[in-house]
Amino acid sequence: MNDTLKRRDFLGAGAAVLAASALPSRSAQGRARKYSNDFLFGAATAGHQIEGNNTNSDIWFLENIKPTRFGTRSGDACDSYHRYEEDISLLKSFGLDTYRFSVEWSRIEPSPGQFSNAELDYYKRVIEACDKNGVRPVVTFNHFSCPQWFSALGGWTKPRSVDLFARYCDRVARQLASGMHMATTLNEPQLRRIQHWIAGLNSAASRATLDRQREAARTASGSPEYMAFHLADDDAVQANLINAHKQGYAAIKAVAPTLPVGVSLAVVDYQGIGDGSRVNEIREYVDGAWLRAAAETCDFVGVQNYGRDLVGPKGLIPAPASAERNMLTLEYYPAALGNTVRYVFEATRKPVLVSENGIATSDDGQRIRYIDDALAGLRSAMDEGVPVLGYIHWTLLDNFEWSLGYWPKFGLVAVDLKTFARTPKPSAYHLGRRARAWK
Ligand code: IFM
Repeated sequence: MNDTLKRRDFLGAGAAVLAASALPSRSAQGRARKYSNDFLFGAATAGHQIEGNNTNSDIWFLENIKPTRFGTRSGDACDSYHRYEEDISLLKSFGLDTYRFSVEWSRIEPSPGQFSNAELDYYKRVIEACDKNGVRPVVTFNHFSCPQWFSALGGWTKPRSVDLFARYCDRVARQLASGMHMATTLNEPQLRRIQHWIAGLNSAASRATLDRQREAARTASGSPEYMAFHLADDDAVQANLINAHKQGYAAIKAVAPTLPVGVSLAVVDYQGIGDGSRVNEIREYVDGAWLRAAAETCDFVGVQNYGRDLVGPKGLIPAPASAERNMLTLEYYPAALGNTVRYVFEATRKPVLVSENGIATSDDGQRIRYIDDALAGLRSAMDEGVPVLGYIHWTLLDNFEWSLGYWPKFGLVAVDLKTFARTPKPSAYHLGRRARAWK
């Protein structure tokens, strides 16, 4: 694929969706359907979760200290560091045309200011493998894991994290942006707020566990300032993450002005129940500042949705006891996807890319239903006029689900963790069929 063409494709789609950017009234639902041929259909991964041996990263370090919140260590993961060509051609063989993956900061900048040309070349080869297969690369500049040196300096709690991230974005963009189709700066930066809200991190028990982990990280690293994203208090990192996104966006756009750049937000479908529901308060707490930042800076907003939360006057209300569940015992609620793309578009007036959506399940039939139900909701939102640029399923491979280890199965493809053999599930082919029928 030639660069100018790829960009023109996107800009064409972007112009069309932006032209439609005032949401038509519901009475317009019956008009003729029109979907762009540029609609992206793909699957996502993240470096630390699939590459293996990401030894310079803070997550690797946290997996290996005691006490640790990680039940299992990532180790070789899916060995995708060596098997990316197989992974990309598998994705293509299903009928998908987009691969979202992340570049690993800790490989690219193993010590402060020292950038590895060899690792940048490695990611160039990943992009070339996409190109060879006619697959569009959507690249995440940071998907949670950071260099160990960065977290030893205090990570996102320190204002200097903003310049460090912008410098990294500049270097990556200079080497790689010309091959990217789209890019996002940060992945789910409001996650700590969601966790605060759901798990009540301020409860004495969880506060004590967090304190023990922080202490262990500080002792093992020898840095009294040590702070990784997953250990931080949301309030301590929120402002720096927002500035890092803004400066990262500016750094990438300075190098590649026509590359569409956004941020991938974790968007829960918060539904108010009863009089006096706290739903607006929680939406503002979790999403408010990020939606405003996205409206200010992004070319598109990445929406990552996995379900809904019911919110009453006293806070979270459990899902109905009769609700269908996934293997994480969370409610099966694919309709949340359509609701969240509407919500994000209404707040930002920016085109939306579904940069993640999926389900942890050992029952692939449930995954197939989930895909169909989620796409039905997405299509309704598009029929109402929400400009959606694409659907990227989480995830291509069964992989390292952070502190939960390898048991949650989000993948379209099963992976044998000893031989690394890949076995596609029926859902992979199903998603490919849906992609072909969509266009
Ligand atoms: O595995 C994660 C991913 O890293 C970020 N979004 C949610 C996924 C499933 O929990």
